[in-house]
Amino acid sequence: MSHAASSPSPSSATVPQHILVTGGAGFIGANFAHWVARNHPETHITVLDALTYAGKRENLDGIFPDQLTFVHGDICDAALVESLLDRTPSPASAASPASAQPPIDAIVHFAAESHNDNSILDASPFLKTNVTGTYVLLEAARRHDLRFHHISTDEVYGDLALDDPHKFTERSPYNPSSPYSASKAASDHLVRAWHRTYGLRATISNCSNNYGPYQHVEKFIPRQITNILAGIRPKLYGQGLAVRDWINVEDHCSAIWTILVRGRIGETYLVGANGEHSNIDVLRMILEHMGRSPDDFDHVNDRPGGDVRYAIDATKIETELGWHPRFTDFSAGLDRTIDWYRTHQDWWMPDKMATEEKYRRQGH
Ligand code: NAD
Ligand code: TDX
Repeated sequence: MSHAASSPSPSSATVPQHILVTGGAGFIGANFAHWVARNHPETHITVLDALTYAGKRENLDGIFPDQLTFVHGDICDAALVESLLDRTPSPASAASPASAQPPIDAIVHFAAESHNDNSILDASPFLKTNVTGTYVLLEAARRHDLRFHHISTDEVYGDLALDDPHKFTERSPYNPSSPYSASKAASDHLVRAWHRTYGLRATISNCSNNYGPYQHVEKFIPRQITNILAGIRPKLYGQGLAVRDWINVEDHCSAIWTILVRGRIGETYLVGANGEHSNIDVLRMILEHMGRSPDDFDHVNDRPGGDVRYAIDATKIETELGWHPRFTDFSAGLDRTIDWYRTHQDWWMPDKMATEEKYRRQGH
């Protein structure tokens, strides 16, 4: 995004008064809402979430109700989005407690269809939410001249060979592999275009694989932990040699806030925590932490077109914005995550059997 309509300049380091968090009932969005509630009680949070299979309203339980407004709705619904951003006070809203909130001054955009395997079965919701939904939000942000932060993924860069000495940087070429990552790449390009063409005050972050509480049981780490807890053997795609660069979701949340408040407008920042591990190593760590034998799992079909390796060079956000990950002890983070799933069976159990049945039909 370096060729801006106006040259890139530091965004003011003012804390937003009221953020619209799209997808805030999902894994990272909910962790981010909790993070903001803990660290910035002065910022009001409006969550807009369609509550798809991946979102749960109760993920936001515990946030002080005065700091949170929850709106159940679709980011593709332009009229609904406009109604949330419209600053004209109506007689009805003037009398309601909600009108005590300052107007929304920033959008933090998490909402997406996020799972690669689902995108291989049916790409259509990915195009709708990730591409059209992002377009709807960009247009709304443009009309109201709002700060816009777009949450994206390192998968837009494709993959690296296992022995490649390089990592992804902000200058890596786009080369997405799956319908999911192609739709995220498309959304990144839309954000860049809205910045360059219309001067939208936008930033993008591309982060590596997150782990932590509230992650859906379809994803690798929660699937293996909950399989063991439910008496199902863990499932490893292929030989498990693919490498992911793991980051604790808390560190991703602090990076997003840092960019939102201090990031240079028009810039992209890669976010990662030097957490490269092969899938088989992660699975063996989970088995060991849960007292199982290291071979107590099944090999299943690999993902068609599956990416081999992701690795993030986070030098830019570290040197330019002074952000550093804090939760870099992966083994300790995995232990805390195992504990969370152990103590939150009511949270994940309702989704477990349907998820496993879907995987069984895919040969996973
Ligand atoms: P998730 O699937 O857990 O949550 C997505 C949330 O978006 C859900 O609450 C869902 O209900 C909501 N949603 C989906 N479609 C919607 C729509 N049309 N309107 C409103 N809400 C809708 O996803 P996640 O893992 O929390 O990922 C959040 C964002 O972070 C995504 O943009 C993803 O691409 C990005 N990301 C994820 C990772 C990761 O490791 N999970 C890594 C890098 C980037
Ligand atoms: O049961 C499994 N066994 C297995 O070996 C599952 C579900 C996955 N895998 C493998 C496939 C991948 O190599 O584990 C790796 C991680 O898989 P996912 O958890 O599906 O994550 P990934 O495809 O890497 O994408 C994730 O990180 C980037 C998120 O889901 C994306 O939203 C994010 O953009």
